[in-house]
Formats: sequence, C-alpha cells, structure tokens
Amino acid sequence: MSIDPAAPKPLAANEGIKTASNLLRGNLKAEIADATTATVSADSEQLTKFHGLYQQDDRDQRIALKRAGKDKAYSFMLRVRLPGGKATPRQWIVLDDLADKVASPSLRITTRQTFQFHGVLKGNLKTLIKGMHTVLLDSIAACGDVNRNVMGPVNPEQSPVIEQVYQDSKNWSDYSLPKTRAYHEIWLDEELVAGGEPEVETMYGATYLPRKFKTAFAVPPSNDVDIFSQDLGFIAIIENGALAGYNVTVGGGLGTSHGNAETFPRLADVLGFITRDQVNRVAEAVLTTQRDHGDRTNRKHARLKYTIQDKGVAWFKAEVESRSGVRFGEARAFQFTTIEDKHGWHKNADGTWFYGLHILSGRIKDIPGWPMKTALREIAAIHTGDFRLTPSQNVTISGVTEAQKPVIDAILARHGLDKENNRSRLRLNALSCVALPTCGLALAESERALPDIISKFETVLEAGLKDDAISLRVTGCPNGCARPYLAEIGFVGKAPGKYALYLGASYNGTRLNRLFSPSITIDDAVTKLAPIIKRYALERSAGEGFGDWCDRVILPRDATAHNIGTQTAA
Ligand code: SRM
Ligand code: SF4
Repeated sequence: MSIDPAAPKPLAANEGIKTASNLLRGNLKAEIADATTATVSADSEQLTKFHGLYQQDDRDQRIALKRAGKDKAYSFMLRVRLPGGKATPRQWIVLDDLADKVASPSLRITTRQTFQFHGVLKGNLKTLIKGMHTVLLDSIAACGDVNRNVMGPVNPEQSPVIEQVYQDSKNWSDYSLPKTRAYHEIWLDEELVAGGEPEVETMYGATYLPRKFKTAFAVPPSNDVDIFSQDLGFIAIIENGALAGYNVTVGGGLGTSHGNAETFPRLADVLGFITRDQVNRVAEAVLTTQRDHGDRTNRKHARLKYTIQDKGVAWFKAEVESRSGVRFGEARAFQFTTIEDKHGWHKNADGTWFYGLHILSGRIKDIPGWPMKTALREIAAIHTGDFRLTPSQNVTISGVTEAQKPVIDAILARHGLDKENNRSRLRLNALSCVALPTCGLALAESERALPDIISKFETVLEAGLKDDAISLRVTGCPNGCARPYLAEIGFVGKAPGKYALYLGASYNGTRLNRLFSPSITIDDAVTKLAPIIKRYALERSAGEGFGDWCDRVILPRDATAHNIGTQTAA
C-alpha cells in the first residue's frame, strides 16, 4: 500500500487525550483515589501536567529496585502557579510546612520564578493542593499545553513603573487561565454543578494549545527574564519616567533534541510597539494564532517558534493585527545591559528596602553550614513585605521596612548566610536545571554537579576575573530548562559525565551561543577553556564580555544558525 504524501498527517497522541478528557478531567479523580497503585495511567499522566503535576521516579534507586524485582520509586513533582514570582510571608510559611509534611522536604525555585515540590506521593497530592489553597495558591496551568507561569519584574517597589509592569503581567496571567473547573473538582472536592451553564474554554478551545506557551515581561535595562527565549514577550518602554507601552516579541524558544537538526533554539522577533491597554488583546491574538496554526501532528515541531519560522514573521504579524484589531507601531528603542539579579540591600523609591539573596540552583533546604530553609522561614515569620522569586532561581526579600532591615540581617548572620552574596560573580550568576534524580529526561547531572563545576572554573578565574560577571549555565539535557543557549558558557548534558559545550552568547541575553565542543567532560572543558579565559583577560577590549569576545575571536561564523541574534531595536 502506497502512502499519499499529500494526506494530512495524523494528530499527535496528546491531541486525542485532550479531546477525550472533558476539559482536563479524564479519569483523574478515580485514579488519584485508587490507593492500590502509586501511579496514574499513561493518559492521565499527560493530563496531570495541566494541573501542575508530573509523575516521576527516583532515578537513583532505579537499578537497585530493578535488581530486587521491585517497582520504581514513584512520586510526583508539583509546580506552583506564581505570576511574577510573588509570594507573601504567610504563603511562604505554608509552603515550607507542606514541603516538610508531604514532599522531599525541600522547596525548589525554578527558572520561571516559581516553587516546585518534589517527591510527593500520590496519596499526599490532595493534602498538598488543599494546603496551598488555604493561602490562595494553586498549580493550575503551571505545566501543560497552556500559557505557563508568566514572568515579570521582581522589585516592584523600586518604582511605580515596575509595579505597573508587574500588574500587566499578573492581568495577562489571570486572563489566560483555563476556565475548566476540573482542578477544583479533582483536587478540592468541588461538586459538579448539575444543570449549570456548560463550561466553555473561550480562548483555548477544548484541545488547548498544540504545546506549552510561555510569556514574560521585561523592564530594560534588565533582561533578567531572558525575553528573547519566550514564546511571547513584552519589553517595557519607559519614556520620561512613565510607562509608554511595550514592544512585543514572539517566537523565542530553546528546547532542542540531540541529533535532530529540525529542532533548534530560536530568539524571538520584535513585532512592534503597543500601548498598555492593548496587552491582553494582542497576547490573546498571539496565543490563538498559535492555537489555530501550530503543528498538532508533531510535538517536536509544535512550539510557536516553528510556526513563525515556517510561516514567516510578516504573516504572523498581519494575523495578530487582524485578530486583535491592533496595529503595531514602530518598535521603540530599548537597551538591555544585564541579566543579573541585584544582590544585597537596595533602597526602593517608596523608602522601603529589598534584599537579594543568592540561592544556588534555587534549592531551599537545610544542609550543615547552609540552613537556607530555616533562615528563610524565620524571615517569613517576621517579614511584612513580600518574597519575589527571580528568573535566576534567587529570592528577593521585598518591601522591607527600615526597622526590620537589621532584624533580617541578624537572622542571615546567625545562620552564616550573610556571606552568601559575597561569592564570585560567576557563582552568583550560575544556573542549573534540576536534572537527576527526579527529571525523567536527564542525560547527565546538572544541579548536583553545579557546585563542583563552579569551583573548578573559579580556580581558573582567579587570574583576575573573579569579580567579572560571566554567565555559566548547565542542563542535564538539550531541553534547555536553565536557558543554557543564552549563557556565555553553556553545558548541555549528553550522557553521564559528558556535555555539549556552547560559547559566545551575549551577557545581556540578546545573542545565542554556538557549539564549541559536541561532547566533553567538565575536567576537559576546564583544561580547554583555561587558556582561552586567560587570553580573554589579556586581549579583551574595554568592557567586552567573555561571550562577546568568544563570538568575535574564538568561534567560526555559522550561517545556518536560526535567528541567533543580536536582537535590538535602537
Ligand atoms: Fe523545563 C521539561 C524542569 C524551565 C524547556 N522541564 C521539563 C521537565 C518537566 C521534564 C519532563 O518533561 O519530564 C523538568 C522537570 C524536572 C524536575 O524534576 O523538576 C523541567 N523546566 C524545568 C525547571 C524546573 C528547571 C529549573 O531547574 O528551574 C523550570 C521550570 C519553569 C517553570 O517554573 O515553569 C524549567 N524548561 C524551562 C525553560 C526555561 C524557561 O521557560 O524560561 C525551558 C526553555 C525555554 C523553552 O521552553 O523553550 C524549558 N522543559 C523544557 C522542554 C523543551 C521544550 C521544547 O520546546 O522542546 C521540556 C521537554 C518537553 O516539553 O517535552 C521540559
Ligand atoms: Fe530535565 Fe533536561 Fe529540563 Fe534539565 S534541561 S530539567 S534534564 S528536561
């Protein structure tokens, strides 16, 4: 039988699961209640993602359990929805308690400004979700084929403009929430209202999006959210001290698969300028264009970046204008200079203070000499402002009064964490994804390897570069969860102990890096990079970053790379 090349391709299996799920319910309620197994079915596993949950197993235990003829050590990861990374002290305390009672017990700050719990047994999921609900937190749409946790600026008290941008990000997050009551019925025991209005997903439709969708809001000169890696981005345009509106970016994304040249990281394009009141209309038009034109047959080709790459930016812009009724203005000038979080104490425009605390890999737990969990809990107990989780997996203690400043200092000093911010800037900027033992897709270590990787590079950097900011990011596989393709030094896991090494991204997140070595151990990478770093220290021009220098001096031009940058409008 010959295959007709013109015949429509079959839809990806997930499309069938979504269609049959009755707006994300599926058989989840019954399967969660079933105490005879620690897992849910393969179809339900896909649906749990829309509820912020991933079924995982402890990969450290796999071999021993298999040898003993036992099942894998299954548990769940839960990701909280936390637009702009904002959490109140009361929320912090409740999450901290829940981590002790029903999770690993650590809290993990993610690269999209939220918390993850790991190691939650199926039987404890409802306790966790109900506990979060008591402080008005949920995990709706934290994962799945929907608009994920919206990223936004972390220090709103710094100026009224930043607060406005935060509000706009929060509004879009609220606006884009799925309408289904499935979450409330399954996890919070809400009764189905018989005979009520039929539920309609007005924006998503019954099969939601072809793939995950990510939005961020950036306030130049900081590009802490890595705006060009987002499906949809809003760059705040501030003129004469006021928020004039936003430049809209579309089609960024980082995930790739080793050996599949049809997958690639891509920087977003700048579509043009809009005013504040047009944000949700334009965002909805971008989202629905992707809903209707994204590839639902191949999940490796289903992100917005591929829709735009295939159909062209001009087509996409025209479609968004026609759907939203908004005509883009000329993109306005903006300049990003940094991706770095502010560490230590800083004064806000309203007279309060904020304190940026570095947390390596965002892991909040107590280890001897580093009782981060206890210290932050004590701070939460007395703090009257907010916590803001940052895109670099750190925390900002925000809105601190003059009177509380010394109290917070004393807590940090008592636990030996007052020195946490006085580390090399390489360490302060470094990111790693979770990887082993929980991530089912990890090919190599990441979070657990990061301290050792940093120490090795710090030795090399003693050659006069200790106080220079160089971004180093590590992931356990090419999906890019710690945005390694935007790092000046990017390690991407290939196999146990082996990484692809990328160099040459710009420090401000406007140019992707390029492959320097396809497979290398960390020790070999340090040996190979040591003379390069030394040469950079001697030969760089004034103010030239390591990535820019590598791009100029070390790396060959690669005409085939997709939209690697540099992204500016000035
Ligand atoms: Fe991610 C899948 C962790 C940010 C691209 N990511 C996963 C999963 C859920 C693995 C899985 O599918 O089974 C990881 C769970 C590990 C664990 O045990 O916790 C995971 N991703 C993370 C986090 C926790 C990394 C971290 O250490 O902070 C980040 C959670 C963000 C959040 O709060 O929502 C995280 N992931 C990212 C980012 C960065 C970003 O969004 O700014 C990216 C690259 C940007 C992008 O999306 O293009 C990213 N994650 C992926 C991909 C590749 C998507 C693609 O288009 O190819 C996958 C795999 C997939 O979707 O099939 C993935
Ligand atoms: Fe897992 Fe890969 Fe993401 Fe790391 S980059 S958390 S290994 S999916």
